[in-house]
Amino acid sequence: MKKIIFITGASSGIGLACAEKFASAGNDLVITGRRLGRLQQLQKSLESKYKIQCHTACFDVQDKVAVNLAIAQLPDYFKAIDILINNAGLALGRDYFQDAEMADWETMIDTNIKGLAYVSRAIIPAMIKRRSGHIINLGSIAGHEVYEKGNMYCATKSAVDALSKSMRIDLLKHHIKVTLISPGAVNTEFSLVRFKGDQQTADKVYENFIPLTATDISDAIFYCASLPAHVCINELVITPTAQANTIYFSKEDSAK
Ligand code: NDP
Ligand code: 8X3
Repeated sequence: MKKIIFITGASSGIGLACAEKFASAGNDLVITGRRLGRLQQLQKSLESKYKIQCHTACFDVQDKVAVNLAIAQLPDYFKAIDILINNAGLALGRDYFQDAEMADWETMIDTNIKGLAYVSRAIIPAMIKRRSGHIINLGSIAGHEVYEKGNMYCATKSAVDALSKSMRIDLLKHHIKVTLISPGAVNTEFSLVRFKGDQQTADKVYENFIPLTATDISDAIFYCASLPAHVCINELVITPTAQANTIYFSKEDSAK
């Protein structure tokens, strides 16, 4: 059955792949992010390729007022959100705790934790009224295992883990599912953002092994969202086969 899917961070990477996957199955979408041009282009392409209805809402998840306004101003049809994919997020910098930029920490906290909470808080009341819904949060293996110079990013994803568990308990009586997706290395714009536009350093992250693609993750998310009403996957931890956890990789020797 056709559903309405609300995706944060649909302008790139995993969010973009989710938009494509859910639209290809005939679902209607609300796609969001800060880069309006990319969202408008995506909307046009999905509507013409899959004959679905797509609404674009351009806002920064860090801005509580903008989040509430965008959700309050959704056309009536799009207010009946079945699935919320809380995907917008980022890492900024990879520095020792003692050297890290405060502004980077603040942006990660405001986006990954507060942004996810603002969007969820604005959407959940309508799900409660309809006694159904599914919230899918993008965590990370970094939320389970810290690594050197991962400090605040790991802390924000650990918070997403805690919030997901907490939402699952609080929403239990309202028949709302909560799923946490915890990927390892996925080759998206993630590292380019983390290293502030330094393409060479970003590319090194994915060298000498086969990383996950955004489509690998959107396929898994689609699977979680396609199960019967009585089945809830609480968490999926997904890594490339060449990655055991945040630290151990099996990399080909590039010198060979
Ligand atoms: P990308 O950088 O490719 O995509 C991130 C998306 O988040 C973009 O669409 C961006 O849109 C949006 N976004 C970022 N900040 C904001 C903001 N303040 N307001 C609204 N939208 C925002 O990275 P990924 O697709 O890889 O990341 C998606 C999620 O997956 C993140 O939560 C990330 O932490 C998580 N993740 C990624 C992994 C990886 O290795 N790639 C591994 C584990 C988890 P715009 O710039 O247009 O606002
Ligand atoms: C992104 C994966 O290991 O770079 O969440 O933190 S990692």
